[in-house]
Amino acid sequence: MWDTLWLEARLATMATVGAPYGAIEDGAIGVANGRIAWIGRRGRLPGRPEVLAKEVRSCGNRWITPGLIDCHTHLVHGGDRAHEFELRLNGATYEEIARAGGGIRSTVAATRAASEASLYASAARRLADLQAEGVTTVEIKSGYGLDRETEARMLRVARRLGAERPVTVRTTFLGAHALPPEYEGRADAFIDFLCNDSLPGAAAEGLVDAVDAFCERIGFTAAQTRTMFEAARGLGLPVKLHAEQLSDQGGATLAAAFGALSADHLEHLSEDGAKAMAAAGTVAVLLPGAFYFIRETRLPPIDLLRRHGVCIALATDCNPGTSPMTSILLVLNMAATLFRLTPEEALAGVTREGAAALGLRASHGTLEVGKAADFVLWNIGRPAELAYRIGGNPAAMMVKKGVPLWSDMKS
Ligand code: DI6
Ligand code: FE
Repeated sequence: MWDTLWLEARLATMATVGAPYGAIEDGAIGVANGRIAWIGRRGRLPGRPEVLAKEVRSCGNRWITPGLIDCHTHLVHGGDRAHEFELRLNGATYEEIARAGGGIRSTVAATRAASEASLYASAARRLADLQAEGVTTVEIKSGYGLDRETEARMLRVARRLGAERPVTVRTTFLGAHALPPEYEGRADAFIDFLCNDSLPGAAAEGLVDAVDAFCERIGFTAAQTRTMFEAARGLGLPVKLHAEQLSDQGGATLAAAFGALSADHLEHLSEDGAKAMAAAGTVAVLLPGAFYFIRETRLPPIDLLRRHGVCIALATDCNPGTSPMTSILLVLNMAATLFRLTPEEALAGVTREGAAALGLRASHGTLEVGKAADFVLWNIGRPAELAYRIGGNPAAMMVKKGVPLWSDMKS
């Protein structure tokens, strides 16, 4: 017997077979032990509802999507950069801001100074914003500590969020995010420290699900990135990469050569990079919030990705410097308006493809038998509305592992 049977549901399953959005009108979902035990048209249910499940619930004919997935965030960090934002808009130059202690190093300093409790509290607030819009799975990167202790503290906070809140958290070690002041002029030595000390230490503590790096002129070279990836491989960890955001460093090709789960940003991706990603099954994670916030004008090559069959995911890139964003619904809108993704592609980007970017394709991201019973009930007339609106939150209820979490079923 199932635990719950959800009836009167319009399902956007996001499974790849069948109608657009994998839609099933007049659908039903049977949930047992936190997983989807049955899904389909109500008329095909193998018995009377009261006999099939301990509890029968109506969705009031609402649309249901898989729980949304934010597959690229820097959710855990100290401080913010609102002051820097204001200085810039008042005409301050990059130099002046750097001298006033701004930029990524100010976030590193704030994160190093923050206690585990305060990092947890500030990240939990940002997470709550995401959850309110239906996010049930989130990836969280380190990368604002850079020293061994602070990187581990960030990842511990991420793990605790996953343990104490109704959300699945995947952690990513991003030690190679920026060069810390104590390694000024010694980038290779820093990479050596990451590979032989910081990363293995965090991995031994069970804090690392994947390894990422910032491969960029202002970040790390392709050769240094390769060294990080080799260390990850040695530990049996999958890799991801901040690639081709500001320039083409061949990062996507390198990531694909290591079978990366994803390459992220990609505004400057080449055709060879796209081909390599397609061949390796590496997901393209596009981050329209960062594109918008830094007023980038070069679009990621969407047609190239489509032509070569590279899967496209979307995420907030929530970080204090280039994407201070905690709205996954705004990501959908931006992906449609700025990148010209279709509403269906956009929704797939924060469900099915977001799951793939985290190595969770088998267990999350679509409404199919055997997958996690993570889903969201929406007060919308059609799925495209999720990408269409700017502001407002039509989420009516979130269900995590079969458990209803909050409800606003009045409308
Ligand atoms: N890409 C970015 O744009 C940033 N990090 C990254 O990997 C910037 C992060 C920051 O400024 O705090
Ligand atoms: Fe990022």
